[in-house]
Amino acid sequence: MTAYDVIVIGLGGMGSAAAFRLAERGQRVLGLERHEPVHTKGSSHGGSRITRQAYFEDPAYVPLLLRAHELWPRLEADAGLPIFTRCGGLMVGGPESRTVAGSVRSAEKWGLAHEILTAAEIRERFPTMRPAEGDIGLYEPGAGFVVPEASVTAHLRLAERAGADLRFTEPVLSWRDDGDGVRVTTPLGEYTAGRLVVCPGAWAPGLLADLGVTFTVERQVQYWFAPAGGAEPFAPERHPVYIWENEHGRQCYGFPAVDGEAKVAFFRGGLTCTPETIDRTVHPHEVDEMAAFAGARLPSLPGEFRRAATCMYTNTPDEHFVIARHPAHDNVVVACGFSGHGFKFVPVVGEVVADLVTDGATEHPIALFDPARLAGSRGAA
Ligand code: PYC
Repeated sequence: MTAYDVIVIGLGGMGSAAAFRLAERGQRVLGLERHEPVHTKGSSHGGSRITRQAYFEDPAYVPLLLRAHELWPRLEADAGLPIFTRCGGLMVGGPESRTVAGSVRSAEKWGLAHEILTAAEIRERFPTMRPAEGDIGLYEPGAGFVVPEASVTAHLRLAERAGADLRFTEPVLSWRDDGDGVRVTTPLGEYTAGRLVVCPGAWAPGLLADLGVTFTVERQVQYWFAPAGGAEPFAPERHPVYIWENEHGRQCYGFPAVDGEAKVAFFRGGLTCTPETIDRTVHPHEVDEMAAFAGARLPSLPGEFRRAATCMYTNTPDEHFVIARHPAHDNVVVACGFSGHGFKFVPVVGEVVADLVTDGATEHPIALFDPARLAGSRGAA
């Protein structure tokens, strides 16, 4: 008999949540992570991730977000760690922009609390912001941000408390489906289990080569500035998270200030890379471009550049997730291709993965994430 019921590959945002939920359900879990716990080499670092429910990407995500917003406070209480700051969220752009029109569509379809603000109302409510005359905003009071490092720490802590065996700095070299179980090989040896969960982040192309999905890994940069005139107007009590789309469809997003520094970044448009080839240096021309884009919208934001950090998106061709039983391997579940907008779903993805492993199905609506939709497609959208 094998010592484990299930092996979880990858213990970042998604894998740590899956390991916890599985261990909580009495599964004997082995978790394998190639780096140290809560590392900065993947997609689960940088101090903040937006969470919102009026989801411009597709209304099909909303039920999952409603559940995630129930689970975040429970996770905080169970692990004894603050994770979620509810500061409100503002989606800004032209009325027909994807950011605004898509958010309105989801808010109306699901009856989510929201307000539509004119440019003048945005300027009055949030004096740091200078929307163009034709811009409008959807304000969502329940939005905010979560701290990815705290989420991973909490899930790892709870997983271990529930009996999971978690191993770090042990990269998976390969895995194999033996029909009645799986075999996972690392530099330290071979492990067997009844089932496998693959939460590979940016390592998806190598670990899920036979999934039938073309992943594109994208380098992204997160920037922190000390606002000119001080960070007080950017305090979380008075400043929302925001996504701001310009007339060409380019989006930047940002956060209230934490410890005097406000984070801002571009959403998409990064260079294609791999975890091995990513350029970790942030170049002065990149800082200048970010400061100019943000400064045209929030004039005091790029006061003084403080620091920057790279991370990776793992994009599917249509930028929707892949969460499913592996089409070619009945005993393997995959959660991958989160395409730069997945972190806010972490606790509910843990629940979905645990359902797929223990029950073979889930009541959560995940039809949009079926990899079959991508069969034969190539490259990023
Ligand atoms: O999902 O809200 C989001 C987001 C913004 C930037 C990257 N992801």
